Amino acid sequence: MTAEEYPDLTTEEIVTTPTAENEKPEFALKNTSSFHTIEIKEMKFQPDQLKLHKGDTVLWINRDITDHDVTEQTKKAWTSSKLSMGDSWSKVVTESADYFCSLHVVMKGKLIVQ
Ligand SMILES: [Cu+2]
Repeated sequence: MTAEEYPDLTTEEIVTTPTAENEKPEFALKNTSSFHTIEIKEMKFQPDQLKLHKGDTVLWINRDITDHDVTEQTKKAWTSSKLSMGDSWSKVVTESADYFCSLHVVMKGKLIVQ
């Protein structure tokens, strides 16, 4: 837009119109009754235990600079594959599960469907 079209605005007001560049690239954690976010941070799943309902969606986000994954522990029934820094992966959860990071086997988490 130009100053002619908006005579009440100063040039400065026009040029400070928000652009995609100054929007935050990280999406906020939006946890609802059916959508849950687990952060992978400091070599931990946070929270490491999550109670949820059958059919809920869980999103894991890797906040570490280290690669991680999210792998079902008992039967390797599912896995996110490798998540690099900033990557995320989501899954619809239908049953309780123990999971871990196959790259760092001490990293463990639990999904409890109730
Ligand atoms: Cu890991």
